[in-house]
Amino acid sequence: MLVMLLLALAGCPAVDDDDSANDDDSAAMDDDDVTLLDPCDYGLDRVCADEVVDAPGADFDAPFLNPARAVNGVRGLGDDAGGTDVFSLDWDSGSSLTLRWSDRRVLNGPGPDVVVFENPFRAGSGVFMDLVVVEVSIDGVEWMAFPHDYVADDELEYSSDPQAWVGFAGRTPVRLHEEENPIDPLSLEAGGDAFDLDAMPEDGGLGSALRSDGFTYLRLVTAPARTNPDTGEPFVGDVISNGADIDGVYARSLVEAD
Ligand SMILES: [Ca+2]
Ligand SMILES: [Ca+2]
Ligand SMILES: [Ca+2]
Repeated sequence: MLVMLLLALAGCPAVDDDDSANDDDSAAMDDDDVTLLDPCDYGLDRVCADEVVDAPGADFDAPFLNPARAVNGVRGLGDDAGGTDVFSLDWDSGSSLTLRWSDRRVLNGPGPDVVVFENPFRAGSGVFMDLVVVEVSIDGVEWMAFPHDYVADDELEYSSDPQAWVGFAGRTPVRLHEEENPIDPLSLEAGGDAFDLDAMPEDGGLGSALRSDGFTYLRLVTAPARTNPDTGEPFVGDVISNGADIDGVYARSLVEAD
């Protein structure tokens, strides 16, 4: 069960219901049906997740365990350093974070629909990563992960090569910084890891519904808290990692929730 944990959010203002409302209930995807609602207040043409729905590891007295940092905008430090404006997951009780875009639904628009910003950085010949499984839901009950596959030769050994972690978040360093480098969050230059609802299966069930209608809830799960189906064991992690660090999540096409 989801515990509603509504936060007062500095930096991600609530949507003004009287502004930019989309009165068309049609889920069809053409430009007339998609209205970009208010972005986070950084002059950007995109929208960050602004509501924490569930954060089992939250501790508001500990800087990196305050989930508000995952909904306050993104402050990456570039290719060679991990940002600190983050909410840190661990591998046990606090291994996930559930977010949403208040009063809105994320649609399957053209191209990538959502970008997850963790805080990986280049280290030696690889990247220091805390990998993340990205799951979405329409109702907060039934979930589907974006397809992901660890493809190292030995999947019981950790690889710091981002290419080995297909479909995970937490692979790409973050250059977007709301104040110092306010570029389009869905551009390649921003960094982060993009996901497209077109990757979901046309299965006649939830996958098809996500493709056609989009999603409301997004859950980020630190990878070692999930089982690798290829090994039957938890996904492996870097020996000095203890979980993922979520800076923020942006989406491109949203409508008001039903
Ligand atoms: Ca899409
Ligand atoms: Ca990290
Ligand atoms: Ca942040």
